[in-house]
Amino acid sequence: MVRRRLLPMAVVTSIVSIILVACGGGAAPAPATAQPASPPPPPPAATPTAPAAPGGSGSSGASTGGTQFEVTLADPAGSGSYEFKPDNLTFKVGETVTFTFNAQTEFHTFTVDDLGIDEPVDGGSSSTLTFTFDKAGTFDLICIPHEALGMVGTITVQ
Ligand SMILES: [Cu+2]
Repeated sequence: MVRRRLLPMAVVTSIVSIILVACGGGAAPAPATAQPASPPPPPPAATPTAPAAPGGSGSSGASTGGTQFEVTLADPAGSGSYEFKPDNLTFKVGETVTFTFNAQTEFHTFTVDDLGIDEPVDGGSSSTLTFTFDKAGTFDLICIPHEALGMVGTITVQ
């Protein structure tokens, strides 16, 4: 009984030895072969500068993209006087307008108290505001620091 068990174990042991030797011999030359031809990974072709065109082909403008509207907040060191350019703005009820405010050299605000609009703009910088006019009327537009200097206007929603 004992001998019959020992014999197969000896066979297994020698097979394992052969495998270990074979593996050791096979693994030896592997580090010698360096891989010189590893091409640098190509940079991902990201194009972050391409802006998505906001469907500007529509001519109605009121429902889809909204209206783009630029207002210059002018001052004496800029174009000569404190004023909104333009200072009388007219929109339609339900119209969504994306304003761009460009302040010339001083801090200004685009403030319409009755509509809850109060957008500050630092001198020499721009600010954007998207607003939907949902009630009709004529509303006073002021620049808070320069209202007394005549920097006022009106917004008419019809
Ligand atoms: Cu102002």
